Amino acid sequence: MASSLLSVASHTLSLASSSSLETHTGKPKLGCNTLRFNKEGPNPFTNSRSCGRISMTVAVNVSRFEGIPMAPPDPILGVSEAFKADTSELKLNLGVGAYRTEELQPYVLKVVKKAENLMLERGDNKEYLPIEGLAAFNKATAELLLGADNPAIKQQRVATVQGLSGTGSLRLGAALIERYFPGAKVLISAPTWGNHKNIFNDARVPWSEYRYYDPKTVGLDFEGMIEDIKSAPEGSFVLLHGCAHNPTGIDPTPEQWEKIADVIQEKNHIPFFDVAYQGFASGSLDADAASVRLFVSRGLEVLVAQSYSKNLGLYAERIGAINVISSSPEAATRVKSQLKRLARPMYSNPPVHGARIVADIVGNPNLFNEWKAEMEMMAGRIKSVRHQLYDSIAAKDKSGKDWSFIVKQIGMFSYTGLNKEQSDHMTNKWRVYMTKDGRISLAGLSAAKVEYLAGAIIDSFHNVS
Ligand code: KET
Repeated sequence: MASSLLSVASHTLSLASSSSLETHTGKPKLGCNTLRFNKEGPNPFTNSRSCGRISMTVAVNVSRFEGIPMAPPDPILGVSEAFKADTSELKLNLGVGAYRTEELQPYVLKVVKKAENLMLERGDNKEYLPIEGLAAFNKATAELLLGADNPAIKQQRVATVQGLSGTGSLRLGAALIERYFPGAKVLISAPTWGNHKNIFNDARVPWSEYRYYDPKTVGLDFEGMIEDIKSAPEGSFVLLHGCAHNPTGIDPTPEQWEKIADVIQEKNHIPFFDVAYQGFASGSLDADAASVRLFVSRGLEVLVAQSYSKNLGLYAERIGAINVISSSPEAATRVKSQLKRLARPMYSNPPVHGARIVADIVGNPNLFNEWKAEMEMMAGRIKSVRHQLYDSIAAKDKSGKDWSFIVKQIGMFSYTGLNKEQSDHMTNKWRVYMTKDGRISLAGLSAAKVEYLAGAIIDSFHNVS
């Protein structure tokens, strides 16, 4: 070993060590000059001691990754990490949008367990899926989204590719935009789900915001939204939340959706729907897909990213899809071929487990009905704690503040209006973990914790500015 650490003249050998700050090799007592060089010239990552014709290399623990700065924690998933690290018994995780039972435990749907048992009984293999994913899943997911008898499906105008849940499907859509609509801008609601901007940034797709939330009315800034969509360059993409807007919980009314579709059509924009909560907002799969179906029924070309994280509780299975509804079957075929081409070098082909679960449940009328009942149960529990929270805050807070927005919002979240300092106070004093934009996940709240949370919100709102 020792002899291999000696090298002749400019041939430098290095021995890296990650366990000590500096590793001395060879015979350090020779009092040689310290030089830094190798065949290509000076190397800042090694210290070479030169003694005449002999050079010994001293590797120091200066990382090649020295220039990489520390990334900030993720604004949503980082909250779960902080929650885990807290040892307080009071702690409550209202950060990530993940359904919990009344006992605040994660929930695996009974219907999912049944589908998994069926899979085991069949002895399904683990061969690679095709790049576009499981055919039975792709069929089921497009039908669930658009309705099985949708003319777009019948006319084969829908290109569906299984994606890595909602995020991966959005990312694939973004890659398609970057490649085939160079310079086209995506309009994103202000505010929006924290990861949307990251997704388009990483795909190098330019974006700007359209007005959406009006803090004065704690409602939709519909005029602002329409104005901003109107004034965007023709042919922009407009990112829309299919239902249960995250984080605000405020959706356009059916009449407002019609007007949004009018403007998008007028301006030749392309709508890009993010459907992460189908069935979770109202409890009905059809009602929650109404916005997407409206746009498709108008003959618009539409992109839709779907996720089964929430409605089937398949968070970690990473199952979703990107659908591109085109005006011709030929265009759909070409789009699908390009989506596959984009997916292949990124992750090759998607995982099979979640795809089989979805396909088996949607394809079996009994399981499908069981799923709908469980989804209604989950959506119902969230609605129930939402009302309990409002009742408790309204009863406790004597200031006259109107808290009714809590029950007007829908979906998994409540956008409380608490600012960053107030949200920090919720965590630091009350051990209520939530995102810094004032969003709380009601899916992580139990009836037993409602009073506690109401007290924390009132204290943070009135005593922190
Ligand atoms: N879109 C929206 C609007 C959304 O809220 C999420 C997840 C996703 C897409 C993606 O989910 P996926 O698991 O990739 O299918 N939102 C929750 C979790 C997260 O941030 O990743 C959340 O907002 O808490």
